[in-house]
Amino acid sequence: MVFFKAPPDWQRPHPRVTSEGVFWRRRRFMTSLIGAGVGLAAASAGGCQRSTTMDADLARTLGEPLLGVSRNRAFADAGREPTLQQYASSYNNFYEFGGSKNIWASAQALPVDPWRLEVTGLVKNPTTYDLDDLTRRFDLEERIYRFRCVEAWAMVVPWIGFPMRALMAAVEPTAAAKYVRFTSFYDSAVTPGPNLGFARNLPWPYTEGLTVDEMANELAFFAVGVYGRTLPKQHGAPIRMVVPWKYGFKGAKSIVKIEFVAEQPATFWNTLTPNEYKFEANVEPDVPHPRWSQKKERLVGESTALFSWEEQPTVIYNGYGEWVAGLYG
Ligand SMILES: Nc1nc2c(c(=O)[nH]1)N[C@H]1C(S)=C(S)[C@@H](COP(=O)(O)O)O[C@H]1N2
Ligand SMILES: [Mo]
Repeated sequence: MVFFKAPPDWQRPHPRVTSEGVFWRRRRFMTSLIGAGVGLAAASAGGCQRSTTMDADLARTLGEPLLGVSRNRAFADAGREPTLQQYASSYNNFYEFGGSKNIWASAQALPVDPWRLEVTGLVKNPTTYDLDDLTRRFDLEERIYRFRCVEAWAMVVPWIGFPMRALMAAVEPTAAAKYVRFTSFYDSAVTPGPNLGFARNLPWPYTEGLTVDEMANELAFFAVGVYGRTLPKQHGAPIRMVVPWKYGFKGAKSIVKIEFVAEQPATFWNTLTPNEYKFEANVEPDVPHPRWSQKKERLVGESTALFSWEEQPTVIYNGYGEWVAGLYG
């Protein structure tokens, strides 16, 4: 694998500044941003369009710098500009902390230190990793991936982490292992879940699954960082799944357990509404969600009004067919 060091271009102002206003009408700051070493450019005077600044409270949620990480050149260009972090890190799905997109502040209650990630089941070397292991045991790299939620919004995110198959090489799944189940942190005192009528009896903890072949694919990734730093809690600190050819819900956050199993495991959304959220859940423009089309998607941060985002065509396997089409021949 060839790596190269590149300047973090997601830290530069977005070249295609389009529409008026901002997503979240919050107090923002410019000087303290620079003082904090957060490399985001301030909006130029007079030409205030999209927000190119970050809310001070949001900036305080960002993690520790991950230094000396190289970008994997195979994933240096996602064909779209990276989403500005003030959008990506404040528009999140993390139902443990509420049913809206605006959970970044409440997610700060997540306790990440100490952390234990247990890898178990049909493996030769069951292992429990601690917080330090997650950033030190495996070679970290940066990958800029397209990200597509089943709700038809999309982003482009510079993750830092390691391929899932590096972990597989360490724990050595046995021949009997056919599926993998991933479990997110859950503690009803800390992660109450959304306070919505429909959301009583949610099948906590959040779980997701892959086949072992999907997990072994080059693209399948564990992120421990984003935008040059360790993961903020709202993105699923300290470690989450990133499976860029599948809908975003397949990428469980804040993972505490990985089990190699023989049968397809039950998973959170698939248990709740199997006709809406398939186990496979690949990005497929011609397979509609029962309640909406998947032919188009809207880029988070491209505009301000939720329902006037510019629509882009959805691409089969989210543009990663070259890597994954063989899995589904
Ligand atoms: N534990 C957990 N993981 C989760 C979710 C969640 O609610 N809980 N939401 C999923 C969904 S629907 C999406 S789109 C992505 C959002 O990731 P992001 O907030 O980092 O963009 O996380 C996924 N992982
Ligand atoms: Mo999602």
